[in-house]
Amino acid sequence: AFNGTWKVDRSENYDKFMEQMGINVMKRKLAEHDNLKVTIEQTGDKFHIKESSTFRTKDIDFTLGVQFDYSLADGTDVSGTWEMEGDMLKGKFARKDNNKILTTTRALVGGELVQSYNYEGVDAKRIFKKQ
Ligand code: MYR
Repeated sequence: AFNGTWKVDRSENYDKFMEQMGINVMKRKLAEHDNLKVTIEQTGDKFHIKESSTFRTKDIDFTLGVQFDYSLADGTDVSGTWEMEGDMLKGKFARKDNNKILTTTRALVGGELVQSYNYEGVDAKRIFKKQ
């Protein structure tokens, strides 16, 4: 159900979230307009993700419940897992530099893909439309 190519349409509180992550204002301004596009291919419990933005293109493979490493677009390294809970994907990732936890979810809401983020008490959302 998550399969397809999703293009970011709008964000909520994303600047505040990035600020909490320690990202400077210049990078935050660029990140607000990153044209993020995510292609999701799920086969059973395996996912292949193609990420593309003004920052980079990147391929990611993971299996539900299996820990993997990922670098955020600003270079922050994290390690964690995605799990499926009902119809929702729930991710829990620890930053390698300070061990603090970033949680994220993906859910389909009214035909849109809603990704939520939480870091140290600050919540944000990015909402994607199917291409
Ligand atoms: C994926 O499923 O797309 C790959 C794994 C994602 C892991 C964590 C995603 C958090 C992204 C937060 C971006 C915030 C930049 C400060």
